[in-house]
Amino acid sequence: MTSIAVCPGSFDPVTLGHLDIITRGASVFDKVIVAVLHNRNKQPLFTVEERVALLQEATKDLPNVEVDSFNGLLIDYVKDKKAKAIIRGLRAVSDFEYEMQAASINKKLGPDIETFFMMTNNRYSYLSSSIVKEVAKYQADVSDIVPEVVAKALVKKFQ
Ligand code: COD
Repeated sequence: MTSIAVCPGSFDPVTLGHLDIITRGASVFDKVIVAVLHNRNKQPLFTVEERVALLQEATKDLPNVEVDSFNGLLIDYVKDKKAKAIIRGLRAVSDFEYEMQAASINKKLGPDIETFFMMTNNRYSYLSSSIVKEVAKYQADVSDIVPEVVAKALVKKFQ
């Protein structure tokens, strides 16, 4: 049986911290679907289509990684894709409370689906999409914290 995992997120934009989690997940599961949420409450910098395209370019060397987007509840999407697992990254204690709540509600709604947490790579423990956008806005060099294609896209956005 093929083991499929969904790695969900906002990815606005994808950072090397995200990419590290996706790459490590892809070495454990047969297939990883990176799923970008259409989030109507947030005002994103990149459109969903742009975020998907950036993720596709950043993961192009990972043959068992697919990039997609979804609306609505994560657990419904995971069931629809016949996936058995959700992959999430943990950076600090501050991530824990939200992740605990999300994993608990997802377990209640989909008892057969497990959430797998991976500790951040120490090199990227401070990284978030918000931090990247904050510094890129002031034209700081972000080329060692995001994939090359994202660094270029950020320069264009903030020109
Ligand atoms: N190192 C390791 N992991 C990292 C790093 C880093 N430097 N940076 C981010 N990550 C991890 C995050 O912890 C997360 O696991 C993943 O990468 C994606 O991060 P983000 O910030 O892009 O995405 P989030 O946390 O905003 O995604 C939230 C979801 C979209 C998954 C969530 O809101 C959701 O499932 N929404 C759908 C509605 C739903 O089902 N709600 C109920 C469950 S919450």
